[in-house]
Amino acid sequence: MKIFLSAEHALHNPPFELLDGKPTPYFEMPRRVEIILAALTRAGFADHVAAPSATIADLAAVHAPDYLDYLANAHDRWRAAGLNEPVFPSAWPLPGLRLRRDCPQAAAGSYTFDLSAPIVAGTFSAARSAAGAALAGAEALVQGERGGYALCRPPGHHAAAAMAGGYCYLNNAALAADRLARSSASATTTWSLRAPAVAVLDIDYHHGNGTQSIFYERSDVLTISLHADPAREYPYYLGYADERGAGAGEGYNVNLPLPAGIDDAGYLKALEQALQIIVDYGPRYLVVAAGFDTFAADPLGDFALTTAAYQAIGAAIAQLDLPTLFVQEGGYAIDDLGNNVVALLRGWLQR
Ligand code: SP5
Ligand code: ZN
Repeated sequence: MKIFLSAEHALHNPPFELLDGKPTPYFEMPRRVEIILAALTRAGFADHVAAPSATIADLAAVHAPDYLDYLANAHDRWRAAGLNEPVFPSAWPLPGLRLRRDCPQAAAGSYTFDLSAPIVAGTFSAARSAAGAALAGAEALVQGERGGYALCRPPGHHAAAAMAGGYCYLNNAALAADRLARSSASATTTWSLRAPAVAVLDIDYHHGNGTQSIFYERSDVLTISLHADPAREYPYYLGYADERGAGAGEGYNVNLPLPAGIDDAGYLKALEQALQIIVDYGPRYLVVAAGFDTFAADPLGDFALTTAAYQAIGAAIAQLDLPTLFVQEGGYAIDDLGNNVVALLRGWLQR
């Protein structure tokens, strides 16, 4: 299995975030990648590909041009205005306020929905590098690879078309899914003129609000997310079971909110439900938004999964028998993160 790397991820290294009102050292740190990479290498995953960074044209497939302009220039404009490092919003255009983006502070509030996505000098370069890894992984599946793992950092599933948040700036999994959905049907099957259907299965602890919103009105990409119930957990404002898609996308978004403390057996049962929905949908490709903050020791989560669960999750996903791209999302229990990634990929490979 090829491992697609975000070569420039370390350029993104914010000093802190504000978590539930508390200034906290940034959980989403470069060390996450080093630990995952070391574990993969130890486990014999040696086929590493340094993917080129995504271009603005690549990103425009799922992101708004004005948002990309913001990400590209926010840091320079912030510094030029004499503001402090890093870029952080301090006011948001909630309903009843004027929507304006014509000064650096108003732009930050308009394009960032929380206090976990600061912008430092290298943020956009790192994010384009992560997106490039996901796109290279998608391209490899189109070329006939059965599986791949994109070691994306920063992660992506909270980023919407024009919104950063939750450590995410560009939606890596959505870019990959969109690329797969738009891939020429002729690459492998000359008999089909239909665009290939794609399923995105999000197993991060948090709801993948960005991915959901990007595909909410599309039927060619099924989005399905297992996550902590947003009634008690971030991202609070999306991720409920009654969000089923809209317009042409009605019925093509599925949310499975889960209770605190859920263990391996409970989780795997919910996963079976998700996998059956994917079978019924019948996609040509699968993208797994793979977060590991479901792990018992994760500092942000309240699930109780063990390392063995990730192997079982990988094996269950393998039963779908689909070309599959794993895209790295969250996971902050640093000491176990590498082993958990290896367990998931091994489980899938030993299908
Ligand atoms: C990609 C990803 O996993 N992003 C996660 C962003 C989570 N932001 C969390 C905010 C709420 C945290 N409350 C946790 C309390 C733990 N003691
Ligand atoms: Zn998460």
